Amino acid sequence: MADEHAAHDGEGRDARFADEQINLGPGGEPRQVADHAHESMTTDQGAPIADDQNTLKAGPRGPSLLEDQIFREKIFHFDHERIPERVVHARGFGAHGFFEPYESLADITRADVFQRPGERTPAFVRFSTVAGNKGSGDLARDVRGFAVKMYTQEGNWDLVGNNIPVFFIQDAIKFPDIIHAAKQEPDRGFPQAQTAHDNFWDFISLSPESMHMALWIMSDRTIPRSFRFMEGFGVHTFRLVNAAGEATLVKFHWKPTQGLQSVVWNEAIKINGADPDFHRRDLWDAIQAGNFPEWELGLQIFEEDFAEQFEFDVLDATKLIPEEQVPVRTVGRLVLDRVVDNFFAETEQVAFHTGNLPPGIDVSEDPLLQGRHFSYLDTQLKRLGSPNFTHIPVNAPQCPVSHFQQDGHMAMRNPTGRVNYEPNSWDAEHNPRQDPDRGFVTYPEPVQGEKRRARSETFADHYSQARQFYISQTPTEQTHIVSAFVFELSKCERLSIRARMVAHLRNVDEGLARAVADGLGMGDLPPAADALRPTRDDLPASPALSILDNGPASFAGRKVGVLVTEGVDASLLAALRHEIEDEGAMLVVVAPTVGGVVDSDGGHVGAQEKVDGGPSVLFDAVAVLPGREGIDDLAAEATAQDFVSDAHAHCKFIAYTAEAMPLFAKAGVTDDLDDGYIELTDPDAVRTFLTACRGVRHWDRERMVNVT
Ligand code: HDE
Repeated sequence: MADEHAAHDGEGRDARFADEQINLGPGGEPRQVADHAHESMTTDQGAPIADDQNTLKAGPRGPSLLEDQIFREKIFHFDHERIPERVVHARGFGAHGFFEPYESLADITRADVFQRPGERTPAFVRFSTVAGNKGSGDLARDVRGFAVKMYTQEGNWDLVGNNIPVFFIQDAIKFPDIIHAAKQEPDRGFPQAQTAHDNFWDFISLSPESMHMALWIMSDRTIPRSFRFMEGFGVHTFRLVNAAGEATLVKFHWKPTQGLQSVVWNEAIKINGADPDFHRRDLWDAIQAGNFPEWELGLQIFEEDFAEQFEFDVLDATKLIPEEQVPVRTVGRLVLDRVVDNFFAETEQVAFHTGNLPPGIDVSEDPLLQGRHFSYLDTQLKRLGSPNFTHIPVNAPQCPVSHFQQDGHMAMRNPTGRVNYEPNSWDAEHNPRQDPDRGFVTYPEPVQGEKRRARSETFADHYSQARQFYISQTPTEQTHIVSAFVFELSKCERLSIRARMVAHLRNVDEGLARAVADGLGMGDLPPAADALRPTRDDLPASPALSILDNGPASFAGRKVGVLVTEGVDASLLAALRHEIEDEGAMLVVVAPTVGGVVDSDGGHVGAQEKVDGGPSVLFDAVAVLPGREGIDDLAAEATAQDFVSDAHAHCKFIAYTAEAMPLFAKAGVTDDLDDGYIELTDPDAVRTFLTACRGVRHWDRERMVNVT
């Protein structure tokens, strides 16, 4: 007790512990004094705490005392801080916003969210990778989750989608297998957050139904530039049901108004090292800067008769419906305009479920979706530990909730009164009844058949859409797909797995199979895999499936890294800043020290990054504007050379001044100053640079640099 009081009355009363000075106690520990500038720290029970630096001991050098209820409570809470991470989609990042319909869709759905044009429904979105653990890097080659929760006036609607419109498997019973195969191998606990290993490709190569998805995951879709530049898809066929009970079939799409953009693989690997939080930081920064990301909700609406004559089964989640066959009708927009207040409370505790459906939206019989319906509730109980997870604010509906469910761990919404069952004859304040008029009515799809474990024969074509996807890519994108297969399969130690994959690729496209085999140094091609259905080569290319054909209209929302040294041309830098900001993009100054530099006019230029902390992989385009004074030191710096050689290899647009040439020489790019290099000779050239940047990358260079 004596020691506790000593701490409380300690020296240095006027020091402000939190901001300015550290006031030391007798053992050299930081000490705090009561200054009334801050609220008092308390225990979880509300008792004020006098000393948060020292445990209770029998004398300053004596053993700690069991009696210390303050320490016990603090450590107890700390020990239980973690909840189980998601078994899939563990690494994610969420933000708040709203959904706003453009028009009333009352003719096709009674869902409240689609009734009144312009009315905003609050939304929460969580983006994620699938395979990596919670602490893994953002730039893993992986599918991205795109889960949207809309707090509608008739209950929460969760559209738990991905950034790829198809999936690996057709039946939910295979989900544990694909996920086990993709995640770290069980004996060694690695590799994590990557599919470049034997188990994954062993499973895929033994699962022909995965071939369409295999093409998608080897495309640049799995290395998005950021969440803001990717599409989202509901994947499955759903139903919309109107007030008359009539249903239409629907597939959901999210289209980013920022346009599509991905990085290249070599860049992704380096971003993971330079900034493993690249995607979360990007979303956080964009929202904090008021540059709110936006997606349009698109519907592919079709009737049963289309489903009947379509080449594939609309219940098969390994197939998509080309937009050229059923156009996407944009019906509203989703805007993310608020970051979370607390990552754990919101992003970690948010609980999505395909079964969170308001009246007017219903499922189809897709066997993958049906399995998901079971899984999500189960997983919430495991993770959040109580059926009362809807009492947590991020999961709580923002409309009236009234039922007779009660009690359980951590119950926060506890009704008052005597009645807790139905039917009852009490005249009570809380006494809800079922509501046949407003309530959710399952669409009465007629169903019949034998009870069997079976796969429909209409699911049997595994290669035709894989081929259609491949031929829909630009040559640059096709090259990236080849390189990705070569990279991943090169990591497989078992040769038979590589061969089995190439055998499948022969059913997709012979040229693809040959190129991958060459990349693997394979020699003769293995025979093509047995196929239940021959690959159709009459399906036309679908330009909607290409990223590069759907790139941005402007450079808005992108970042330009500007490498400067002492003596940087002040007016040129000002002109560049002006044009970049005019375009809606952001300029980041990278300098030899983060203290910044002095420009040609003697002014101070602040820097956001030191050269080694701001490599060019973090930017969409770069400018190299050294002054005469600083260039020699800069040219000698390996990280500055990497800045240039990486920007070159990743086909970025590079603005420069003549002073940059010694650095370019050291970086080995002087012989290749192609059209992607723009010398800033005057302000007009600055505009030319920004206009070029709208193309995002100078892909023509890729043939020369051969880094994909
Ligand atoms: Fe999920 N999935 N999934 N999934 N899924 C989960 O739920 C599951 C599937 C998707 O940001 C889990 O809360 C099964 C397809 C997203 O919190 C779990 C099957 C698609 C997220 C689960 C699938 C998804 C999840 C793990 C096959 C795209 C993250 C933690 C039948 C349309 C949501 C959790 C978030 C999360 C099960 C397949 C998307 C275990 C059984 C297909 C975006 O319940």
